[in-house]
Formats: sequence, C-alpha cells, structure tokens
Amino acid sequence: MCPSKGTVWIFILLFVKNVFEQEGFGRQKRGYRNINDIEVNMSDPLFTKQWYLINTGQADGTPGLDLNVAEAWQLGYTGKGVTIAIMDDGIDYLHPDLASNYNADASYDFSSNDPFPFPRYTDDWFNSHGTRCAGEVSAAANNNICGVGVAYNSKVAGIRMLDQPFMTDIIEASSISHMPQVIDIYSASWGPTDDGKTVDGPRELTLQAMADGVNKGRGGKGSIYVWASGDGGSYDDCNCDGYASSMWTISINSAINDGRTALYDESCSSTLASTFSNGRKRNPEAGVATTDLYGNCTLRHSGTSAAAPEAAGVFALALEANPNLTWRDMQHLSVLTSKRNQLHDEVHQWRRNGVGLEFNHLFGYGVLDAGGMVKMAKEWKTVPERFHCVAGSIQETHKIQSGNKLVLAINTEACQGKDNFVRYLEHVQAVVTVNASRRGDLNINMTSPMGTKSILLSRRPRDDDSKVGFDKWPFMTTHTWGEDPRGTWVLEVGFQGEEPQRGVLKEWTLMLHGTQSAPYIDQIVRDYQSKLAMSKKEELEEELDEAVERSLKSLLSKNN
Ligand SMILES: *[C@@H]1O[C@H](CO)[C@@H](O)[C@H](O)[C@H]1NC(C)=O
Ligand SMILES: *[C@@H]1O[C@H](CO)[C@@H](O)[C@H](O)[C@H]1NC(C)=O
Ligand SMILES: *[C@@H]1O[C@H](CO)[C@@H](O)[C@H](O)[C@H]1NC(C)=O
Ligand SMILES: *[C@@H]1O[C@H](CO)[C@@H](O)[C@H](O)[C@H]1NC(C)=O
Ligand SMILES: *[C@@H]1O[C@H](CO)[C@@H](O)[C@H](O)[C@H]1NC(C)=O
Ligand SMILES: [Ca+2]
Ligand SMILES: [Ca+2]
Ligand SMILES: [Ca+2]
Repeated sequence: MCPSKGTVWIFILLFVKNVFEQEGFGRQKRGYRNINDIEVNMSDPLFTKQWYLINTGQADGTPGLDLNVAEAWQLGYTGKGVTIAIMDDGIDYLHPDLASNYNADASYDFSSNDPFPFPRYTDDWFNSHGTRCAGEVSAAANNNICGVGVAYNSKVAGIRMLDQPFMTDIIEASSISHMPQVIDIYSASWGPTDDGKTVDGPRELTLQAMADGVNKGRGGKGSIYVWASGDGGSYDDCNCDGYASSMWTISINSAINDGRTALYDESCSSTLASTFSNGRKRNPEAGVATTDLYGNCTLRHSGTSAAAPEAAGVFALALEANPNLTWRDMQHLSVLTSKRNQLHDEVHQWRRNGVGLEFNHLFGYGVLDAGGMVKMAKEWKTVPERFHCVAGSIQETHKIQSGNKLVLAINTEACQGKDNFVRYLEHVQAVVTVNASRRGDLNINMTSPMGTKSILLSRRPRDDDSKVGFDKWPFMTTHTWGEDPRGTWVLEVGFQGEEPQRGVLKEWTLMLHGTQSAPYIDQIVRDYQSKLAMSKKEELEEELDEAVERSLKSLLSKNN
C-alpha cells in the first residue's frame, strides 16, 4: 500500500517541530547552547543589557530565553543588503548609532510631506517611539555607542506617519506602499485604539496597498509587513484589530524576560509568533535597551511596539540568508522554527494542532529563533502556489442567547476536484456577521476537522456596543497551519458575562487559504521521496526517520 503524501508530510512536520525536544538522538540539542560558549564580543556599552539578544539571566531573566541572534551572527548573517522601514513617529537619523545604517533615499515624511522624517520635538520626548524601534533593528555594532541592532548591518528607513492630528487612509496606504522595490520589510507598531471596545481595520486604500505589497513588492516576492499585536491587555482581543489579524501581516506578540506574558499583551488566534518586551518588575534593566532621541540611549523601550521591530530584524537576517523568500515563505519559516522555549501563559495552554505544530493562543507558535530561521532559510525552496477556497457559507439568521450557545457546522471538501482545492492550510478566515445586545460579551470559537480549536473572539468586558456588532468581519486563525481542511468545521457562538444577552448571527463564511501540494517535502526529503513512495507503512516510518534525520542534519546542523 502506498502511503499518501499527506502521511509523509504530517510525519515530517512532527519531526521538524520536535527535533529540538526529542530525546535519544546521538547529537546535541539546538537552542540550548551554553551561554559561556557564545563568542560575541561587542564594544557597545548597552550590549550586555540587551537580554533579548543574548539572555544570560540579566535583570532576573531566564538564561537562554532570547532571539538566538548569536547563532545567526556567527553564521555571518547581520542584515547586509536588507532595508527595513519603521512606520512610526519619525527617526532621529542623526543619531550616531543609526546614521551609518540610515537609508535616506527610502525614507519619507508623510506627516508633513517632505523627505526628512525627523521626529517633531516635544518637551516630554513623546516622539521617541520610531527612533527606539529603529535601534532595535539597525543600531550599528562595535562602535561604543548604545547597543546593537538585531540586524546591525541592515539599512533602516524612516516613514514618519503617526504624527499628525488624525490618521487618514491615504497616509496609511502611502506609507505601506512606499518604495516597495527598495524596502523589504515594513515594521508597524500601531493600529486601532487599544481601548478594548474598538473593532477596526484597514480601509479601502490601505487594504489595496497591502494586497499590492504582498503581490508585487520585492519584485513579486512580496513586501514583508510586521505588525505589533497590540497593547490592550486581557481586555482586548487582537482579532478585533484588522491590521494585526490580516493574513498579509505577520503579527507579533511579546514575552517578558522570564517567559511570562506582558500585562499589556492581547491574545488572539491570528498572532503568528512572539519576540520580547519589557518586564513586569520595576527592574529598569528588564526593559528593551535601544537608541533614543537626540543621540541618547534608553533601557526602557516597551510594549508590543518593542516586539515587532525585533521580528523585523530577525526577518532581515533570514532575507540575507535567502533573498528569494516570499512573504509566505517568511510565515512558514516562522511557524516551523519558532519555539515554545520557556514561555508560559497562565491562561491558555500550549496545544498541538492536527499536524503536530505546537501553538499558544497568546504567543502563536512561540518565540522567533534567528539561528534556526537563517539555517532553514538558506536551504529553503519557495512553497507551492497558494489557492483560496470558499469552503461553505451559512447565511440564515440564528438566535444566540446567554446560557444557550449557538453551534453551527460546515462540512467541506475544500474545493477538491476544482482548480482551487486547498489541501494544506495556511490561513483560515471565518467571515462573521453578528449583532448582540452587548458585543463585548460575545465569544466565538471554531474547531477544525482535525480537532484544533481556535478562539476567534474572547470576551471584551469594556465593549458595550449594542448596535454595530460585527459586519462581515474576517476573524483569522493561524492555528490550523498545515492541516487538511476537509471535513466538518464547527463554529460556537455564546455569551460570557454577568447580564443575560441576546444576539443574531447572520453569516458565517469559511475561507480556506493554502496549497494543493505539500510544502516542505522538497526541502526535507527530496532525495528520498521516490524511494519512500514505494515503501510499506512501517518501513516508511523507519526509513523516513533516518532520511529525515540525515536531511535535517545537513539542513539544520551543517554549520555547527
Ligand atoms: C572583548 O574585546 C575586548 C577588546 O578587544 C577585550 O579587551 C576583551 O577581553 C574581550 N572580551 C571577551 C570576553 O572576549
Ligand atoms: C540626551 O543627550 C543630550 C546630548 O546629546 C544630553 O544633553 C542630555 O542630557 C541627554 N538626555 C538624557 C535624558 O539622557
Ligand atoms: C534564488 O533563486 C535563484 C533563481 O531561481 C537561484 O539561482 C538561487 O540559487 C536562489 N538562491 C537561494 C539562496 O536559494
Ligand atoms: C440584530 O439584528 C436583528 C435582525 O436584523 C434585529 O431584529 C435585532 O434587533 C438586532 N439586535 C441588536 C441587538 O441590534
Ligand atoms: C470558547 O472557548 C473558551 C476557551 O476554551 C471557553 O471558555 C468558551 O466557553 C468557549 N465559548 C464557546 C461559545 O464555546
Ligand atoms: Ca552601537
Ligand atoms: Ca488592540
Ligand atoms: Ca497578521
């Protein structure tokens, strides 16, 4: 009997994700290097305070809980040839730690329409955000000034766009589509108000700009949009933020230096991965050390704002390792190489999805691992073509009441037999129209045919909207990545909270996005594929074990 490609692939996925954790291999675990073996010596005074780069336990942190940049740097990747734009309140491009890496040609000021995105002065240094973010990505190394950027030889561009009386669709769209053949990565640490009651997202022009970016940017490989998941804390849900929850953005949450969630972290099913931000303790050195306005340095950058640029830096390292990576490759690499490490979320368990990928509702697939990412990026083959399937749609009205949740099912073949069959999932969207006497008390879960439950909407106690509800809102989940979408999807809609509520669901449309052919096989078992196809099940697993181990060895450990 010939095993299906699916079986092979599922097994490989399990293997890839577990290769660092399983016991019994005759080789060293990755990602658990001895801190004393890290031979990175920088003259920058803040370097040893940048625990998010190399965590040796500074500021009461957990040793080893970091971005593993040392490994990527040792392999020679420092961001050369990659440009990252910080879309923010400007950049102090005269800063001695930024000036040498500043890309003036790719910079612009959309807040005051000129080519100089210098921050506007205020007495309280309010407009320091962009400068701090820029330093995390591109601060120069070994120059005795401040610290070191994640991609310290990358170029940074300033796109000033947050500092005007109010935001417009045109400013957002212009920023997001600024020089897409020069800028590789756009980092955004902003979005709708984090008040726990806003439901908002990109408007028409910005949506179009994002779609154009991923389709046409970087010579068609797609602009990489990195987004902070938001600072609304447990009272907000980042799936109500249409920027963070977009499929075209990689949304990044944060962990603090001991692996816990930050108090301002929002959770949602669209977050892909995490990086680091400031601690809960008063210890000033538990913050994010970086450049600050007017040539200064700071130890106190914070928020998921601080997390997104770290991810942009890691992606710059990956792009240097392989400039061919598409916007989707970057998401696949994040899913495969991010680590649970020592992250802990007191509210949501870590779970495995139907193909064995470990995820968490707040941290996504875990913390980015720069070393793991560049090694995999180097050997990466672009994932197969992406397809889109409307798996089903329920458009009758259904009542919802407290104490009596609504359960709906869509049974789907995922467009099998048609050109747009989706067999291996990437993103899944549930487009929902629902109203409620109190929107904030609504909660919505969706379970995939392989049994993975995504929390699409959690209770938001401050949201007392009773009129608008959600109008064709695309709730997104990344949790079912790699799964086979064929079968029955279940949507559960209910109320949580003290007062009895009622509402009406008017639409649930299930949209599947992903590939028809299996990704990764080329990368991992290309030499063994034909042989494997002829093997029997048990032999298959044994052989695959060896094959994968050999391939992975060359793929992942070549440089050790
Ligand atoms: C780092 O480099 C400096 C100057 O080159 C040297 O004095 C110092 O001993 C080095 N430190 C380590 C840990 O290698
Ligand atoms: C910032 O730098 C300026 C000189 O570049 C210095 O005068 C000032 O004291 C610094 N401010 C802080 C808060 O460190
Ligand atoms: C990128 O693509 C080009 C053209 O397809 C190929 O020649 C090159 O080897 C690729 N580079 C990497 C690092 O995969
Ligand atoms: C929800 O929509 C239904 C049908 O359009 C309407 O009858 C009901 O009054 C609405 N409920 C709320 C809370 O807005
Ligand atoms: C959704 O899942 C959460 C977490 O497991 C649970 O607390 C909640 O009751 C569920 N809601 C519905 C409507 O099933
Ligand atoms: Ca420096
Ligand atoms: Ca938010
Ligand atoms: Ca996103």
